[in-house]
Amino acid sequence: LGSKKERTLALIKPDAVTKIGDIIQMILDENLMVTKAKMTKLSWTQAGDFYSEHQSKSFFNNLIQFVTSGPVVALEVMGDEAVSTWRKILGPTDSVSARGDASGSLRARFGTDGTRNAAHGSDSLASAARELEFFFPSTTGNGPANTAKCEECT
Ligand code: DGI
Repeated sequence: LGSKKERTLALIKPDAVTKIGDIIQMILDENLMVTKAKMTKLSWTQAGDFYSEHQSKSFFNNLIQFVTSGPVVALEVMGDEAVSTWRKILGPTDSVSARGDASGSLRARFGTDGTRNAAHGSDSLASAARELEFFFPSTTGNGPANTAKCEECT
């Protein structure tokens, strides 16, 4: 009672794909589960679509160049408050400040700077639903789209 089971998208960026074992360990250490996994290489168009909210930002081209520079691993992560718990594991966006503020965080451990920051996490239930659908599309033709809130998962 009172637990808030959620699903979120954890995206391991090209600079941290070789750290997948350590990253899964950090997820398990927070009592979350990995319920789907997919390794893929994003095209420029796919990456731009995934990060469309940042289209007008000065860092957009660097961001897309980086996330298309090699394979990524998408994970569906599930558990109590999965959205905020995975964001807590990640630490601050900028890996350099992560090393000051949250030295045990994933970005402090495996990230390099503000662009090469090891991994991504959905920032809300709504973006988790959208981002899970992006990597793990619902297979049923007119069934429900991915929902990040997870009333019945155990
Ligand atoms: O949710 P986050 O990944 O922590 O951060 P975000 O959604 O604000 O930005 C998405 C990504 O864009 C982030 O992981 C790295 C890149 N980015 C964001 N802000 C900056 C940035 N890259 C650079 N170089 N400089 C920034 O200020």
